[in-house]
Amino acid sequence: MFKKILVANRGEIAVRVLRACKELGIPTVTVYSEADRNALHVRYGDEAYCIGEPPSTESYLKIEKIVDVAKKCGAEAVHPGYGFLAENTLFAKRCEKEGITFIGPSSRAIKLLGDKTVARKTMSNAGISIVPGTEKGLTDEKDAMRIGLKLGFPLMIKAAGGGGGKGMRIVKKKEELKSAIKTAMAEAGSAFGDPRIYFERYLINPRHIEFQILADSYGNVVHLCERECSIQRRHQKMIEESPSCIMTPELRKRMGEIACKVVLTCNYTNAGTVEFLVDKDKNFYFLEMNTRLQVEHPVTELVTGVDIVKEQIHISAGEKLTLKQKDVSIRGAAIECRISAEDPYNNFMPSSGKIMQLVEPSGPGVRVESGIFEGFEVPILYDPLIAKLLTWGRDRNEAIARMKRALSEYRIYGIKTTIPFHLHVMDNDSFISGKYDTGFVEKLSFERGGRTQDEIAAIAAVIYATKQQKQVTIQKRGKGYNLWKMAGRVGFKGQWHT
Ligand code: MV4
Repeated sequence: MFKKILVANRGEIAVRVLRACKELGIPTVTVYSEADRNALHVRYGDEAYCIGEPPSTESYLKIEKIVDVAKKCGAEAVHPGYGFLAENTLFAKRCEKEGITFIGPSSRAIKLLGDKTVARKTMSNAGISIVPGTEKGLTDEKDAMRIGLKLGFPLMIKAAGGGGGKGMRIVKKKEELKSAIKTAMAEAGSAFGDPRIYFERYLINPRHIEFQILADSYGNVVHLCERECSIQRRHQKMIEESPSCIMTPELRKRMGEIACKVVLTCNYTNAGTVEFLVDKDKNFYFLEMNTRLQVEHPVTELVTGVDIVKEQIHISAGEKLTLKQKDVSIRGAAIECRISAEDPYNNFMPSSGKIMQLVEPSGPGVRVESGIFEGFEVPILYDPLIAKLLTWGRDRNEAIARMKRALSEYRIYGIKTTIPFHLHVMDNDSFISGKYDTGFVEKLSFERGGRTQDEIAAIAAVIYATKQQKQVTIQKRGKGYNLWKMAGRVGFKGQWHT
């Protein structure tokens, strides 16, 4: 097993990986930018190294810096988390070259599955149903026009080097096609350094269902069942759950087998996620494969009991999967709400600032994966995800009831967060009924309710000032006083508790 692991990430996912290492008794190294000097993950690691200025391009994306720290501190492996360098072929290659284990798939697998046209062709050749459309990457506008008109409308234009919705656009009628092709090629070129686009028939409001996979280096593959990820806003997942409401044991078996076939076809190893679109007749189509640990992995951990991060580390250390498919089953139901520093009342505008007050929910069936603490300065520079709130219940109704309870306990004063949005969804009939699809968020009418954000900010400031004052009062009076006597409820008008 590794003698030391470097976690090349920040925020909640860095804390998550550090916890798995701690439980395995593996010393850890963290890296941080100047903006994260006081961040939670830095406090969790056994060693911490500053790798640069706040911008990601000057820190968390600096391949050479991170490899240099890994070599200097003797880290035998690097866990990339998600985002940043997690699906960066060059980084994986660089680690391989230095003899540092990249905790994830091989650079070859990342490259193959990172090109969405190659992934589609590979699956199609293996007899796996893909979303109907073109397989070849297109760079010639005239060629693309001819092919698009032949395919018919509505169609989806996607970028070969994209993924996760990046560079994606819907074309509803032929009059829109020419300009859409031109813009898509230009955007793909600038965003991914690869102007190639491809077409897919647009599936109207499908469901987005993904299967979690674990594969070792000896050809053993298991799936850990599905996650429903249809609640997305601008291709950013917001709420995920398992099991999916449309799943039947038979469909789960068929989709799980196909997911495993995808993995075997690409000689994929480690944790990965096979994404499908499922139409209203329950036909399912391979969409893409994510070659990283995903944000929503704890949903699967809650219903299967598998620690996916520990499995990643064991697989990367060359161990065989101990898990067999017959051992995998879903117990109960789990839901994840992504808590982001965004203002849901103001078009989800990013919100930064100091966490004035933080009260995290707990109790039966509640799991908080957090990267923040009271007093932490949430930077504007990075992904707005600051925490994930998950609940598990014996069934979906209990998981929803617990999520409502936990969300109502959650206090994050000082910044705006998506908590009100999630509370709204947990009360929404189509969500509660499970009858929703990828069109859910755009159909949702979500207005301001209750206190305004400014009112809440004012309350937070008063709470913070009061707490500060209390600290000062106690310190002043602390001399010569028994602090236990002072530990009564501050502001209590009667006698101090003695
Ligand atoms: C699609 C689709 C319908 N038809 N492709 C791909 C990346 C993921 N974030 C969204 N993706 C989709 N690809 C075809 N051919 C529907 C989605 C989709 C989606 C689209 C628009 C708005 C929200 C969505 C949520 C999940 C999936």
